[in-house]
Amino acid sequence: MGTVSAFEFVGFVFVSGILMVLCMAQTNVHYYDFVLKETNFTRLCSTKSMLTVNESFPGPIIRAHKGDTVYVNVHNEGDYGVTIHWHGVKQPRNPWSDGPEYITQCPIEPRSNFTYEVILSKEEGTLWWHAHSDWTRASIHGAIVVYPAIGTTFPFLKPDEEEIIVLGSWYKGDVNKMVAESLETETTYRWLVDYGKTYLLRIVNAVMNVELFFAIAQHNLTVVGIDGAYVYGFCTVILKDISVGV
Ligand SMILES: [Cu+2]
Repeated sequence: MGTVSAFEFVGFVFVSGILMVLCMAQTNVHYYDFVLKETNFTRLCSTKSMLTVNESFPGPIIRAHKGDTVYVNVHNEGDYGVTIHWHGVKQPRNPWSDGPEYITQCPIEPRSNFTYEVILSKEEGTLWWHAHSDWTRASIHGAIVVYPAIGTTFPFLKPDEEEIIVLGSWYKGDVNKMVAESLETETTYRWLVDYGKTYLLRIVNAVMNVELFFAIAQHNLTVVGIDGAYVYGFCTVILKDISVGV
């Protein structure tokens, strides 16, 4: 067994202290204020009022370095409750700032505010934030740019310039009213069945551009065919990712 001299031990503590100071100096804290309010916007020749953050669409860009912490104080000056989610941010041991409505928090009510603590741990690159209440994210979203940690660089040649491109949707009407109305409609399909009988459902996905999920409450489904061919029957409670087609 070797012995550690007092000089070596002091040297170790000194070097560790320097490393600790260097590590601590490499992360920063950022503060943003997000004000949610109805704002008039014009796109595709139509003007409408919609909920935005800081009157911009897309919303403000959050810029930080890997390892930084961002505090976002959300002031809700809109007409209904909203939460904000930090998409792709892992938020280690910090779920109460993750944002899904009614899962990790109640909505931020009109005329109140809530401060999120967004901990950037291992993420680096481009992420986004968006509202997480019904379809409010249609107009409430923006980019999160996470630069390499201070003192490091990209794993490729440093670009000369960069540009953020947010691909979004534009609905001519009020998205949230459209969703509410679609849920109120009396045109929902109903099918009366006899208890104990077995029924074969032939399901076609004829929507334009999304995959669908299908389930029947409190029932299992046995899948017996896909795309015009029989399959060995397997039991499931939900059909996931039904692609456009049959
Ligand atoms: Cu998300």
